Amino acid sequence: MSTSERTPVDVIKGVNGLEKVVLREVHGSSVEVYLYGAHVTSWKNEHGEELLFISSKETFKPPKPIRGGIPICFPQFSNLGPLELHGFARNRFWTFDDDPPPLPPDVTNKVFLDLILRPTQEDLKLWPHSFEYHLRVTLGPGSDLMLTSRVRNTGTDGKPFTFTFAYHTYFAVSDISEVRVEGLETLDYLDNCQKRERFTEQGDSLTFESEIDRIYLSTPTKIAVMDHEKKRTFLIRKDGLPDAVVWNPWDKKAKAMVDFGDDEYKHMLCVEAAAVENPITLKPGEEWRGRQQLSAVSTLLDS
Ligand code: TA6
Repeated sequence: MSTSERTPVDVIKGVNGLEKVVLREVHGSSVEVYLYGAHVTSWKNEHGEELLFISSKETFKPPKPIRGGIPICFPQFSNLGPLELHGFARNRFWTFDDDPPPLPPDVTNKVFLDLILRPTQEDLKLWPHSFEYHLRVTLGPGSDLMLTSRVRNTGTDGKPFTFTFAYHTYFAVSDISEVRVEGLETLDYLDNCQKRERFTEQGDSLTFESEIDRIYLSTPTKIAVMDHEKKRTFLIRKDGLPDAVVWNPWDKKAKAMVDFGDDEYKHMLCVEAAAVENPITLKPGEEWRGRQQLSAVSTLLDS
């Protein structure tokens, strides 16, 4: 069955003529996905409120990756290997997937999009492994946004390959100093601000008053990002992605990034469902699945 038979999606021109798809759910929520990077650049709830951060300095000019939204870091997270930072999936042009994996049984009322990435000859020179990467972006009732990645080793050389991965989600927050993250208490983490040394989280929940760049290891499958000023909680549910990266560049690093406003660090927080500490290995014919489901819940009635 082709994608067009399943999901009538409109391809429209985004910034700089880059192609994008907007998925809309009957209750009014929406998601915008650029084919460049299979990059989710917008996620709006039923009231039309934007839930993801995109930098005001973003120029949408390939080959630079898009700053904000949900970059896909594959086949390498960060600089943990020979490839460019965060791998190449986020700055390749993806295509529609005409032969996506079978639909799960509960698809009624859901809007989704299937994209695929296969390596080009140039990519194979950088990373000599044949793969198929199927991505499904689903917008569920209640505005939930689900990203499901399936990576298959399609090599015929009999060789396994290994990769690391992250959904580098930039949540929009009202004021970073009013934000708390729950679900990472007592866990070990690697601190990128301290040469990736290993520490154990001591506090009850995470709050923010300076730069943070940590890889929390083997986390629970549910993490909450609470925005007190907005009276909103983001829930991250993840599957196949044991780790979670937490990043905010704070003022100095923000100033050093050309595609990021000086004060924008106050209005974003990256919490990234990831597989970093134990890279994933696929033998020929094997497939890996990594899924994140994001919900945005109003906490107005709780206050
Ligand atoms: O996920 C956190 C991180 O790896 C940080 O170390 C920081 O560099 C950030 O990602 C942004 O990376 P980028 O390549 O998008 O500038």
